[in-house]
Amino acid sequence: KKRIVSGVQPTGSIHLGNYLGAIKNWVDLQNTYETLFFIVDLHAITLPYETQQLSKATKDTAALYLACGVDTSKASVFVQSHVRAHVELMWLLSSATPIGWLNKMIQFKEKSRKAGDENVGVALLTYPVLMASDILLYQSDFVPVGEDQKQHLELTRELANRVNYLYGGRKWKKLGGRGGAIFKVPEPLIPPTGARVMSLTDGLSKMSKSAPSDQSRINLLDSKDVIANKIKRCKTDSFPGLEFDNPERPECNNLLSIYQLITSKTKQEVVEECGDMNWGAFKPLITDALVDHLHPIQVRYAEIMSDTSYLDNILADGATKASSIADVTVNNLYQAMGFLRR
Ligand code: AQP
Repeated sequence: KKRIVSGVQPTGSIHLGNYLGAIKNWVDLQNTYETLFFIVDLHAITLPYETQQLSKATKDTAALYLACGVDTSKASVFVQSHVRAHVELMWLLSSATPIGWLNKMIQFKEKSRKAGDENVGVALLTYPVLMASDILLYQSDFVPVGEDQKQHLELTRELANRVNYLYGGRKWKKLGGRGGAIFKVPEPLIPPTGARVMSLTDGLSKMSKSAPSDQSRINLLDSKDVIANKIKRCKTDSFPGLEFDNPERPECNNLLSIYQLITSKTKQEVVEECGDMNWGAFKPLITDALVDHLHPIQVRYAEIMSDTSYLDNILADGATKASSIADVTVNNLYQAMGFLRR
């Protein structure tokens, strides 16, 4: 089976964007691929954060993976920091990463501009090297990526080729390495269209954990009343009817797309059902659909959280399985780079 890795940062509440753009797709992917899904807690410290909240957010995120349908009989679920090889490989990779490559990263430029000089640590710059290590450690074939992560995946591919060139090849074979390459060069797996969920208060920015206003997102654990209130107050427009893909109506396109995705209807079915509606009729419809869709997830989440050792055991198992793959990769690279063997 081809292998896929992916993860979400425990930086806040998991929202509909994380779900529709990532976690919901994983539930399908785990049937076809060998999958490893982790909670990327080491990435969550690249910007100032609350130490008291990190472990709770990490557990919540793991529980939500399972509540959304990630099945540990098929997928490995673990916490990134529990597998030490992530950080170890990152250091080795850092030595082969030209600073110029990192300086070009758009996300670094944007995030550092927003955070202000004092809050920009070295880790914000080297974040893509950790992401590369997350992927290359497991010799992944595919990585599901949204638009915003494409550049980082491209860097991962270039880095894999560079390390294969610098330390792989004939020299590596002489040292006893298998074949030529140290790393498999991963391919992007682009999710189906419509998976980019936008903010409820601005249809042109993406729904995000770090947006200051909670009104801008639907969190997977929001209660019925909170969801109803957020939909009631979300940004709309004064055009007649409802339609997809009108550039002048980003909010309308976003809400219809969300409705389509959570009801598993086709675009055509949604157009037929909602095309002639006004906001007053559509808002209760999407509210009910969201509440119905999220309710079973919330019930399962509560069950999982009521037995903490259950989750701890799953995460421990996941880390053991992941480490057994990751350690081979790191040890191979140590060897190829000429380190003295233990
Ligand atoms: N709005 C979104 N629409 C579709 N997919 C989304 N993802 C995030 N937001 C949307 C996908 O969720 C996965 C995990 O993302 P992440 O935790 O690594 O952080 P992010 O992409 O930066 O997402 P956030 O929630 O917006 O976090 P902050 O605010 O901390 O930056 C990824 O697969 C991502 O594509």
